[in-house]
Amino acid sequence: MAKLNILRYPDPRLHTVAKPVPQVDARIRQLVDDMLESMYAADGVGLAATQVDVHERVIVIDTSEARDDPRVLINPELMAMSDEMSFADEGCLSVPAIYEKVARHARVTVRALGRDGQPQEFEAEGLFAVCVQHEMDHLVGKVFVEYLSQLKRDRIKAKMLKKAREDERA
Ligand code: GNR
Ligand code: NI
Repeated sequence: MAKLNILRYPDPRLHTVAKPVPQVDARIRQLVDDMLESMYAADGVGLAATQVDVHERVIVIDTSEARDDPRVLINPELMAMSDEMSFADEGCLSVPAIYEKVARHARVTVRALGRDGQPQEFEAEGLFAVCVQHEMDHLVGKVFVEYLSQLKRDRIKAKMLKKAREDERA
């Protein structure tokens, strides 16, 4: 297992579009395990491969209170989305310490391969649904700040660049 480096916004690599996983083999299982370790170490509820600079359609999620319910979504597809939207604060491990409200479908039906390579289909709601949509956005190169106003996004970008400079000097 290895903890992977998580890219920070506005790193241009976060806008890379991920490719489908051709086969769930030992390499992908290792990536999944490393992503889970990295997500838990960073106290995140989800992580997309894009955030660790691997541009393949792999997501890990754990929205359980006890942090003992890892979900693995490989080549995920949204099969259905509720018309009803929910509007809740989101954060992102690639945009640390920023929390802003984003509108998402309240419920989604997702089809994906699991860590064992078997297809699974499930319905998500609440934080799990938000997280699925947030992570699937990462796989197409989209970061949640892109839903905010240009003004807010520019402020966040400036804050992140300032912090990166400070971290560099430390
Ligand atoms: O850890 C995370 N928390 C979170 C909170 C509200 C909505 C979405 C998220 S996902 C985020 C982890 C992350 O950056 N995943 O890409
Ligand atoms: Ni994120």
